[in-house]
Amino acid sequence: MSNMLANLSLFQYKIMMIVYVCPFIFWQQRHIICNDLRTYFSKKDLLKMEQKIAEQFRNIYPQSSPPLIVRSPGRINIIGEHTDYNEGFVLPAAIDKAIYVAVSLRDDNEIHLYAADYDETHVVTVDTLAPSEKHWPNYILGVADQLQKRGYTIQGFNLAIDGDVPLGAGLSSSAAVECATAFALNELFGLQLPRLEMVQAAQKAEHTFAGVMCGIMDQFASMFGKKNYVIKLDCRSLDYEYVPLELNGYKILLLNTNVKHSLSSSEYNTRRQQCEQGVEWIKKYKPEVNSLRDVTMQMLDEYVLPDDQLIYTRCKYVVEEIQRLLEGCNDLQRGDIQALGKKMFRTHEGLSKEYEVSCKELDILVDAVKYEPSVVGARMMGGGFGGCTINIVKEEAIEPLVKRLSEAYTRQTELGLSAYIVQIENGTGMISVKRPG
Ligand code: GAF
Repeated sequence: MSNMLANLSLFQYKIMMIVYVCPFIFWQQRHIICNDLRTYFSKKDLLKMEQKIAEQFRNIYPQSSPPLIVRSPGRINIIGEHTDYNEGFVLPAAIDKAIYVAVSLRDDNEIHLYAADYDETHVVTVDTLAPSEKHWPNYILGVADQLQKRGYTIQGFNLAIDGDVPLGAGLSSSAAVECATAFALNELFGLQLPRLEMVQAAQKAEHTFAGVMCGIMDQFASMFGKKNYVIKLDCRSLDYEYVPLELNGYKILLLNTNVKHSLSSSEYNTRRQQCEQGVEWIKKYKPEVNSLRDVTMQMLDEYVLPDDQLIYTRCKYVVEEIQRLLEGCNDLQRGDIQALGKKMFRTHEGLSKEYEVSCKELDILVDAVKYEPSVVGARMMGGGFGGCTINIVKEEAIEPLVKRLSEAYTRQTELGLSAYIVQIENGTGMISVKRPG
């Protein structure tokens, strides 16, 4: 081998470097580069989280019997934003970032909670469930309260919670906590609830204990997620269909503004009321109309625009978004990622200019990729006012793109940018089958 190398001319040597060595170095680097961005959802990760939560549980509740452990994921949504509470369609999927809950029975009527993120505990009794000023216990207690209101008997339990869904990033960490709790209590008390009922209890908990009149998308996606599929959910009938997410060389890249959105900031509820107001006005002339799902642009022009420009603009966004989702879903099924991506940009435009739930930082990130040839689509995702943008990006372009965007974003906003390449994973499920007692 060394003889062979010695006999090479400089030209041949260069050619050999280009053809054999450079691709090899790039290939090696590629793993190092992507390691930073990518969260691999492997058995090893699961085991790590299972061990971590089990250990936290043991430390906090040393006397307790071994816990049940439940995983419930965060979600993305490809298109169809603010359509769920208008009885439209959504296209979400569960991701490889999740909340983990460990629970075991107590022999009294006390509920003991521990949140690793805050390193805080909270104690109440089963007959005094009420929203807490601490905020984080509400997503758990709200679910316990819903189960009681639905006639199920629960007794005291110990619960510890941890996870890797970034908080306030628009990835539905709260829905993941609610679904994990519903699933864990269902197992612990042998309630035999169907998944849909757990979803509905979790959604209602958000209304009653967190004060956010959310739609059903987040809880549904967390509970019903399926690896490598998005869920086309009809939020009126609750019929759903799994659509394979085949991106052919593209990846889902989330860019976190690190601006914490506050869903409970009254804006979300105000948007919902504005949509309902539009429907109420139309209903006077068209009694068959029950939600914006039933509304056409012609109805808006005739019955809403003359009365109120703002309500008109809000409703217009939703009516168009419901239609856009249906067309975007066809694009996905045809494998036309470019067409889907264009619709995502239009969704962002609507969310920013008409529905007005974006913010400066989200707009900066979407504008920054609008003319990037490697990005087919981008938009803000979730309730808004902060959190993440969702981007469909050519896999090999991700690393330099993130580097460039991070520098520009920090220059413009003085905030750090976080980037996650997400994989689509299964929904809520038990990861430990050890029964207490
Ligand atoms: C939040 C809500 F929780 C969802 O129900 C949905 O309305 C979303 O905002 C906007 O599409 O995540």
